Amino acid sequence: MDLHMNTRRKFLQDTVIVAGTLGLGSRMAEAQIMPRSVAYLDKLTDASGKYAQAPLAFAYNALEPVIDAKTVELHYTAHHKGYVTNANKAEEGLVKARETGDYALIKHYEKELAFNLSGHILHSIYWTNLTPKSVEPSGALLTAINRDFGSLNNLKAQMGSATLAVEASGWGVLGYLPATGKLLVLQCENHQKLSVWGIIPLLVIDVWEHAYYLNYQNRRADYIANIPKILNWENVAARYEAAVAV
Ligand code: MN3
Repeated sequence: MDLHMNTRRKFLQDTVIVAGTLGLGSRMAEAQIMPRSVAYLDKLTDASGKYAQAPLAFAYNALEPVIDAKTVELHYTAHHKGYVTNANKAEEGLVKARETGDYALIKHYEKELAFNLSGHILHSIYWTNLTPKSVEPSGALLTAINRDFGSLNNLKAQMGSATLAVEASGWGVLGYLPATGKLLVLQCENHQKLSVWGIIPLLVIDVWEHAYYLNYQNRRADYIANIPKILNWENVAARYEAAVAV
């Protein structure tokens, strides 16, 4: 597990170094790219500026028995990685289109970018929302939950129901909308549909079948019922605190 943490830390540090090589002066670049919560601003690119996955903070088997090791491994190394690869391809296609002035495939590349980059963003959050050691929410996050949902139980019931009812492949999302100062529960189809402009996702639950298929098969409800056992509410709280500071 230490190895995973160290690799993850290295990835985050490399990204900071990129900020320092942009010619802005490292202090200014860091201030612009990482205004507040360094730990919970998701890093989506590597040192070369390409989209890349941050290493997991836990071993593949760390979420058992809620999610089995093979599902986590396939999810991270095949599914999430595929979105990263295809987001890079979409950007390369757009670079070529600009260079050649040929926009015949513009709809294709724009759709590919929205789908795959959104997939990369949501998975990057999802992995940090999970932990072998779940702790219930407290502090400012709990206060906001009580204010906007009435109680933690209300939030859990709405989030669970919304996530279960996602049509086909998608996500349940708890987000914060700075424009209203409120928390919202949303459904998301695929990775990019049914969102609200400006929302900052805090907690995302993947209900694509690839997130649970080996153990749960078609039983999405069982997977959703077990997910609270591995939710990292400390991560959600840190995301909330960073979001309200925006
Ligand atoms: Mn997934």
